[in-house]
Amino acid sequence: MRHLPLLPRRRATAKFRSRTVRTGLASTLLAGALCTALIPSAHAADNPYERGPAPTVASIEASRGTYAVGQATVSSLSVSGFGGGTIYYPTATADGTFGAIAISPGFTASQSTIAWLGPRLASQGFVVFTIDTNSRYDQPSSRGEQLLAALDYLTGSSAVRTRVDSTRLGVMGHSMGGGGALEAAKTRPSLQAAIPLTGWNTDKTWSEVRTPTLVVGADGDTIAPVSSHSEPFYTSLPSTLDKAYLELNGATHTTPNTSNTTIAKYSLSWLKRFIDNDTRYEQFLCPLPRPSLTIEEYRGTCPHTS
Ligand code: 9J3
Ligand code: ZN
Repeated sequence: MRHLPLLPRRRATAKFRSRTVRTGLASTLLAGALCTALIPSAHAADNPYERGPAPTVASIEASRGTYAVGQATVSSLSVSGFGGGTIYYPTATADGTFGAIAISPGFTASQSTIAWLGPRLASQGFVVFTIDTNSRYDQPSSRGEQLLAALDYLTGSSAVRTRVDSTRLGVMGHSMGGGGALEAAKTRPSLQAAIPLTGWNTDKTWSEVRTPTLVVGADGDTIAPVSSHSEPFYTSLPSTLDKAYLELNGATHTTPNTSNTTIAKYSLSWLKRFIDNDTRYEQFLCPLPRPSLTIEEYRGTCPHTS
């Protein structure tokens, strides 16, 4: 649903404008020559967490990124606190550690319903853990605890633990799993990003959340209608938080259960921007995306500040 904005949009302040530093031509040439000589890559990243090439619209919409992806099955019998799952990870070992996310399915569903996000996001440079829950009937608060248990297993015990940066973690989920992603963020403010996909929760107030959150709703959702789920979730998040609301156009409750370019490109941009601090992705989030054939509505706080 579209709503009239209640407040004027925030404008960019001087704080966020890039600074120009004057240097003499000779020193610029000298610095350039030294950099070319001493730094192996063409462009040495200022941000130690950025992974992969500079993004383009084509690269964020692509069905795969540049990293080859490995897969590891985690048996429910080998873990506690969640129901096992599948880890999708970049096989590259020359690029250091990667940020990681855990993803929960919805009520009665298994990890198969969110599996498409595993290779899609891992191939862009994240370790992705799609989980099963202890019971398919677990409620959002339980799914939140299970997402955190899965992240703890991933960083502390799993076969890929050395590939993961345990300080750069996020959560996603579908429906009650999305409700669980909000619960996890509320419980653990150190999480760097949260993305509920057509989330469902009886709790409509999330003012406690300190994690940058992208709320994704679907205009045709009759199971978790945006008017009583995603919209109040988004609105109740602090106005000072980096947050966004993406309402998919011509979509339903189960749209996040199959490959979807709009979900993928904005989720990827959000995870890159806030888990990897990768400001190369800010261009896809701010200025706010316009309504289109796939976007019913997009709201958010621009420019992003964390
Ligand atoms: O996870 C979901 O799909 C939640 C929607 C639902 O069936 O809630 C009713 C209890
Ligand atoms: Zn609306």
